[in-house]
Amino acid sequence: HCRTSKTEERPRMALLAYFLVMYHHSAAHNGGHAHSGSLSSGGGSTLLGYIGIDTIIEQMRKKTMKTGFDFNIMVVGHSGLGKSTLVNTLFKSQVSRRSAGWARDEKIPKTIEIKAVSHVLEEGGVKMKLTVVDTPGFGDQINNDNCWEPISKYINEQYEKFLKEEVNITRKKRIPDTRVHCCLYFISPTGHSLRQLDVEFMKRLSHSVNIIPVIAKSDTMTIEERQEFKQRVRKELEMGGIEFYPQKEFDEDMEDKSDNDKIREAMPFAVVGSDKEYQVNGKRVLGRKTAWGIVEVENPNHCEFALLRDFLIRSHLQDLKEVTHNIHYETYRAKRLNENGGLHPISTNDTQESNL
Ligand SMILES: Nc1nc2c(ncn2[C@@H]2O[C@H](COP(=O)(O)OP(=O)(O)OP(=O)(O)O)[C@@H](O)[C@H]2O)c(=O)[nH]1
Ligand SMILES: [Mg+2]
Repeated sequence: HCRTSKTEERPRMALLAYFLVMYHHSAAHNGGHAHSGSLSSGGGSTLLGYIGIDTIIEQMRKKTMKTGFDFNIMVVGHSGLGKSTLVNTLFKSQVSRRSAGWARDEKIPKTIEIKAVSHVLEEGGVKMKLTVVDTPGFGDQINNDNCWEPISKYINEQYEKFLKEEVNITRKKRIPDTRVHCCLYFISPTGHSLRQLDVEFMKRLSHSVNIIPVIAKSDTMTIEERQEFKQRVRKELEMGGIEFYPQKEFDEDMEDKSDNDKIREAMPFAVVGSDKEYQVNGKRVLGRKTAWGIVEVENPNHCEFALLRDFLIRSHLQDLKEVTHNIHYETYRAKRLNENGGLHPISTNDTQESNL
């Protein structure tokens, strides 16, 4: 029954289309008032009902391709856990073996200051400015109290910069985003408990930045040790009340929750870093050469680096940015605007004045 009524409608639609063409034709001759959109927009029966809301996706895609976007990752943890190495691994695996400018073979020096390295990566016409903020490892000093302070300061400075741009009378069309979208926290592969400092750092910073804990140098553990240690760390984080990304409270719906539950159960990712390339089965791979073989960084059977990268870039990049903007930055902003009318820059003069 249904089918016949549709076929009956078809000649009518054809007639209507014919009239529209004629109208468009004559309108074009008379100075053209007809919108060509009304003709080309709908196919068949939706000719008059189609508004074109779905084209917004295409419009957004075009805009994003034109402007590109920023994504900023920070690495933090004890000295010597391979943070700087992982920064290089991320870039190399991302920039991939496509570009030739990576032949440097020097040893990575110890990091002594907070340093941001950026590269513009382009894929499928979309540009991403990936910035990785490398930090000096802590735990070297005799007194390690407050070693999170410079890191916390850096994170807040980026929020402050963004806030200043936002409250300017003449705002930039697009504010450059240097805010840290995620902080990879390196856990030492001890096989024992988390260190006091690890707990302290994550506790303090988890409300101002997305923390993603990772187990460093996981090639130093056996498969069983790794599984056990991961479980233990998860338990300790839970007992310590430490919220890491993706935070349960920000799951948006059931689908989100079930996806993120799987990820939370697989965390902290056990990673291996390297910026050296080796030939394995005729392919060049990033790896670590040992006396008993090559640990391939991007091989999911060897470690979870690829999982981490896919999680950061392929599945949660947009969400990391949104949580940073809507939750962490918002918290900072509200706090700043509540202080002394808010918009004055933090300066040393303020404290002197208030002492008078
Ligand atoms: N076994 C193993 N060694 C690693 C790994 N990643 C880095 N290393 C080695 O660990 C040493 C320290 O690496 P870095 O990347 O300089 O460590 P870092 O965390 O940046 O150190 P600081 O700058 O002092 O904080 C180097 O000799 C690296 O080759 C890894 O995944 N596994
Ligand atoms: Mg370093």
